[in-house]
Amino acid sequence: MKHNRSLHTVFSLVLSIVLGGLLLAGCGSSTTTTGSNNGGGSTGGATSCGSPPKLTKSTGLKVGFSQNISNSPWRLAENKSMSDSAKAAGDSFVMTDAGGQDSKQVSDIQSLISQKVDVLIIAPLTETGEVSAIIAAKKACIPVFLADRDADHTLAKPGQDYVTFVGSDFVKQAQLVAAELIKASNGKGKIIELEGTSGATPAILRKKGFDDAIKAQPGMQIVASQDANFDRDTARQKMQTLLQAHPDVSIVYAANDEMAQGAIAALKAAGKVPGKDVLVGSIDGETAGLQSIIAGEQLVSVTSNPRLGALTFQSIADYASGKSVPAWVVQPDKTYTKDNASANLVNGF
Ligand code: GYE
Repeated sequence: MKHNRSLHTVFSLVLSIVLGGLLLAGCGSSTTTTGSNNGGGSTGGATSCGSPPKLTKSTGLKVGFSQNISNSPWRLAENKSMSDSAKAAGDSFVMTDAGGQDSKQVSDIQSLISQKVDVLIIAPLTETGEVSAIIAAKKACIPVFLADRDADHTLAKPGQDYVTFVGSDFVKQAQLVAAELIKASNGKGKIIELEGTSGATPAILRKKGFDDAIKAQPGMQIVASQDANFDRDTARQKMQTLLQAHPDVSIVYAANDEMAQGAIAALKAAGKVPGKDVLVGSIDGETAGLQSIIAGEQLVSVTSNPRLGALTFQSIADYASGKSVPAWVVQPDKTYTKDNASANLVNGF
């Protein structure tokens, strides 16, 4: 993207020289400085549609949803929430699934642009991987709403390149898990950390929130951190290996419940009792996590609500009606422990 930016700078320079020349020649043209856009699907005249592009239709929209992968209860709940909300709004809905690959998600978004959707909801796999497609949508005059994961703001900006990010406060989620683990361990312990998909917003921020909280605890130490891709079986395998190097671990922090499930399985296979020998804390609030809390095998799960459809479609409606939409539409979350896990089982997924 840096490369693109310098190209842009060169382009703007050339353009001002050319325009300057025209003015000197007495033409006084008011030509817009666009026209370089070839974002696919654009009918030309590009950025005259706004920055971010305006949504001129408010009913009967054709909504495109680009999902990064559909491999877990969390993602299936998110997909259902988006499609239910589209139906409730009377919109048509077309969804793609990138299978966990940035390159596939970029081509999925390009295909949705070519299908001339009115609005795009994107759950980007990583913060940088889909930026080129987000910009291509802008150039094609399609407003983009990022949901569940964000983009790198140095490369694409909310309120400018896309309308908003609809999603949770990932740093806060991690801080809440850390607080429960610190309390239950009296601030002592050796921690194994299982991180989410490298480069994804929740992976980056959940690590930051947790690591910073633990740094302030002199009696606690993160002995190993590994990327387990938000995936249950990857986590189980990584945990199996990590347990051999760190048999004295007393805490596992997993950046989502699926990885906590994998860690719990590995702990059991190694003859450890999760919840007694090793405290487990994670994020999402999925049914399996709630059941592990009820069984006493997991200490805490802070929710990351996957049902983002209502907030996303409300933001789309607000945007269409000309109301201002904040750069971040925050999905609130809560903490599940043994005190409230049973009562919240109905909210699982
Ligand atoms: O916590 C996790 C999923 O992006 C917020 O990604 C989402 C996270 C969620 O794989 O389970």
